[in-house]
Amino acid sequence: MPAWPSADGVWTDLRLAPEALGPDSAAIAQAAIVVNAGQIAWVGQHAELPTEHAQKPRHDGHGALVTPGLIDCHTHLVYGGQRANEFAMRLAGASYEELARAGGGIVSSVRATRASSEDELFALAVPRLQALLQEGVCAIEIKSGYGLNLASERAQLRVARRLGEAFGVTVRTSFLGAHALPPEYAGRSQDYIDHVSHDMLPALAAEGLVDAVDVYCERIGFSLAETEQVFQAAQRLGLPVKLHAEQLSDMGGAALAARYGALSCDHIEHLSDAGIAAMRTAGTVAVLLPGAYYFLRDTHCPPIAALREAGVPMAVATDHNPGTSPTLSLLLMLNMACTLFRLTVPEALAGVTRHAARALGLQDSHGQIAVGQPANFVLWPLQDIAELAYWLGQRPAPRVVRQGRIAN
Ligand code: DI6
Ligand code: FE
Repeated sequence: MPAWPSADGVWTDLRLAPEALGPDSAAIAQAAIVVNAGQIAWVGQHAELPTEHAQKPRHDGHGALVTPGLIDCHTHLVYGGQRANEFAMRLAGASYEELARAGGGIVSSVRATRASSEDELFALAVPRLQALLQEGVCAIEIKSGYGLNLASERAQLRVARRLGEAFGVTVRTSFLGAHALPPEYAGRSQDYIDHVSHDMLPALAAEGLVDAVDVYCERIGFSLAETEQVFQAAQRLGLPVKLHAEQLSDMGGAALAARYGALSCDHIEHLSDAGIAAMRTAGTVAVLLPGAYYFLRDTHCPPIAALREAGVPMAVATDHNPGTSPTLSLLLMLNMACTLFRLTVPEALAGVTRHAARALGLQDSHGQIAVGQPANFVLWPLQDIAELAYWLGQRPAPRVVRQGRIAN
């Protein structure tokens, strides 16, 4: 755990954002937060601060706007190399699917990741993580999926764990061994899925490296039947599942994932009404990834109005990855979720706090400012929560209390 100063004491002169204390909670103009032993001990109107806390050390919030710590619930943060060449080729007319079928795409990042040592992968991931942390991120999901063999998938997941320890940030790992077919399995997709399900996943889970299991279910990824096989392996190990679903086409992945009680279905540009109904019944979160939508110049918007109507919780994440979403700004994703997907600002904010927590199974400890939970909150030098989405591409440099420490 890094040696940042403790945040214990009474934080005063805060303006609490609406919903910071949970669904439908109101904004509080003159708020205080008490942190004790790294946890929230009290939160409310300063005028009502219990006398037992009155003598504790003070931290002046200088009128900052306060939100819960942000959560980036879908990232591929650990990988080698970069793919700017493919970006240029796409600008010249090639499609993402064409590049993938021609041996580029995910597999090109697999080559670069396999060629990198664990320490090199860690060093590459550190500045990426720091960029997110500077924007108030307090919890992050990190997927494997650029190794596609046991040793290299393990290296990615170990780096994800190391990042969490080195930066005092909550990290949830997702094993994404079924991300693409590695070249050595060309034409043997079933053999690879057998290897993922029977060998790789059990081994990595036994090492404590896997918090959830994800699959890239897509025409250029894995079929519905292959996805289900991986989900069954996850179920045998008691691990929750999530899915890259209906990004480029409607494969019916969301309904399958919902049957396995998935934490989330992510992308979902082509999600059907049946998929929405299944997610609603299962309580599965819809994770919106406007960075990938923008970067691929997609025009098929996720069915936001229908999701809203059905009451499916919507989260927003960066999907940081070298192929389709190289962004490291969750606030930019807030902007895009509002401008491209027509979320309201409060919806977008819930999407990077409460609903993002649920997408990671962290709803009891993250995503709101609640007594007894770890102290994760952000002090923004802003007047209005709409500014979180408004300052297009700017970074408002907040103060951050992360896991009970004053992290920046
Ligand atoms: N997430 C993914 O896993 C894929 N697309 C996405 O949005 C592939 C990312 C890549 O091209 O490396
Ligand atoms: Fe992704």
